[in-house]
Amino acid sequence: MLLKRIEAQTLQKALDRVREECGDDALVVETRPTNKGFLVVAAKPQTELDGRDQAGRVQVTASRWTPGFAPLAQKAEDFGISPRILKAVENALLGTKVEMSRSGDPALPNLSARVLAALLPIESRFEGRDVHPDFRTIAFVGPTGVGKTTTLGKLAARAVKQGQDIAIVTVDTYRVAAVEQLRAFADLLAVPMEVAFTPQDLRRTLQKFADKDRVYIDTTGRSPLDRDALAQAHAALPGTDIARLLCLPAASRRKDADAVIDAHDRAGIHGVCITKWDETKMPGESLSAVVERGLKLSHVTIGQEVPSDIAEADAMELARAAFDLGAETRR
Ligand SMILES: Nc1nc2c(ncn2[C@@H]2O[C@H](COP(=O)(O)OP(=O)(O)OP(=O)(O)O)[C@@H](O)[C@H]2O)c(=O)[nH]1
Ligand SMILES: [Mg+2]
Repeated sequence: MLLKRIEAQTLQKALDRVREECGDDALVVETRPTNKGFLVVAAKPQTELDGRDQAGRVQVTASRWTPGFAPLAQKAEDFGISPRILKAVENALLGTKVEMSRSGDPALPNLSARVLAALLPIESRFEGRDVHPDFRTIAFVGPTGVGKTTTLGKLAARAVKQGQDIAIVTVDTYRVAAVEQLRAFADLLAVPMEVAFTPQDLRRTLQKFADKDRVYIDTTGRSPLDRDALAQAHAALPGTDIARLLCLPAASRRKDADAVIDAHDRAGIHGVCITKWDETKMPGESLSAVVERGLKLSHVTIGQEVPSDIAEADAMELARAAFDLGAETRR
């Protein structure tokens, strides 16, 4: 579908018309005051993202990019962004006034980033002073060695710095030294830490920490292809009141990212933290997997330093990185 520009006297009127003309799932890409009132630019990405064949494979026609978009598309493909997502961005851009038949329109890079950013859903409730009850107890799940424990340490330290009363629990009694690694974080932060050997233990421990602002649970890393180990991992985290933060390495190839998501989808994924962003030049495949699977991004980790090497996922920053546009000069 094309990007739609709608102008009305008030923002509310413009948004009502967006809903009428583009439907409820329209994404607002831009709103700004004009001398006639308000301008809203909206896109409806889902239709573009729906093209799958019977086997569930993504169908992207092999058409070339329009000349104007081609240089940007090339950069984003080098970054790892999927053709399916880029096609959605290109289709949206074709509805705007930017010049797509030849390259060089100065408005195109920024607008492309805005459209892509609108396709990147963010989950911000894993952090912050206002604790949403569904995100009070957070479990860090994912494959082995992806940074689950380190990311837990980073978020726990940030919460303590904000003045929150937190506790740490681990169900990772499988890996040698896992408990010591976490105890070191807990001691450093001077927060309580408990080891839960069984689901019953975990339930008791969570009850004990019921008055805490947040409780962070570390889990055992498991291969996404090891069904038995995964079943054990899922069984170790019973109950629905735990928000699962999937740690997905930025360098994952698309198929591997899909396999990790498949492995954890059954138990529920409430957000994704893309880890080790600093270790790859091609983080777009994992990013595309998250977006195309309808998951939300929470954080990006960017190094080994605790707590500094983590950032909240910022859709615009990620989109600008994908098109190699450098840091944004905000208006
Ligand atoms: N470069 C880089 N290294 C990281 C990042 N996050 C974690 N690491 C490193 O990755 C290694 C593994 O981190 P852990 O936090 O122990 O990973 P884990 O997922 O808990 O591992 P298991 O519990 O063994 O499954 C450590 O050396 C971390 O310092 C990151 O964002 N960037
Ligand atoms: Mg660990």
